[in-house]
Amino acid sequence: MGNQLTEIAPTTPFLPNFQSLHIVVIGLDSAGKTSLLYRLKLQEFVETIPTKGFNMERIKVPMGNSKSTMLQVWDVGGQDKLRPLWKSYTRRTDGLVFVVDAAETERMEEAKVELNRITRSAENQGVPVLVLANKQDRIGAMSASELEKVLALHELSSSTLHHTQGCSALDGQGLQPGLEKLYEMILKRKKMLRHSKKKR
Ligand SMILES: Nc1nc2c(ncn2[C@@H]2O[C@H](COP(=O)(O)OP(=O)(O)OP(=O)(O)O)[C@@H](O)[C@H]2O)c(=O)[nH]1
Ligand SMILES: [Mg+2]
Repeated sequence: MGNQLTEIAPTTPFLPNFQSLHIVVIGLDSAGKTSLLYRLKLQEFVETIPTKGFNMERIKVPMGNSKSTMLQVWDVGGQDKLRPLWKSYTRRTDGLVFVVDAAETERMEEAKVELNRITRSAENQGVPVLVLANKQDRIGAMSASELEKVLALHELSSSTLHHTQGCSALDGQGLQPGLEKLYEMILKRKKMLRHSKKKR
């Protein structure tokens, strides 16, 4: 599944759509980003192929007590030659989702480097980050708290709200609570930004 839009470099990586939240899903190749995108969209586990460009879906998600929220979700290929492109998708995004294959313990250092690179870029300062410890169905998968330690999430700037959630695109567990947390963090940040504008 996916790749229907690959190879088409977006001239404007995100459209102004004030009705929906703009979410970018990144992470190393094979972490499960596209599988999670279509699990969310179709409520099923679909066959994927490596993403050479990006996929985008508009998805209505029920959030806590509020009505359904429309998310515009961008899933960007994670192969190393594609990673320099991440920045053009994350510019001015409302929230970042960083997906990790929690069972692939030997790639944690690589994931940590990429997570740091993208969250520390000037344009992403303060953008809330949901880290998804995907593939919890696999034996030996790290838990959310183990992953949090190994990725040294405490080193993120104090202005960056973040949360780590275990999940599985295979059975869908963990995805909804993770998104609710991301939504909460986005609202919190919007509120903080409004406050600081008023003070000026
Ligand atoms: N067991 C298990 N396998 C998964 C899960 N999520 C994804 N996979 C598998 O992991 C492989 C990679 O999944 P993708 O969704 O294509 O990974 P990706 O992060 O989009 O990879 P790129 O597009 O190359 O960046 C596929 O074989 C998926 O079927 C999961 O939760 N559990
Ligand atoms: Mg993909």
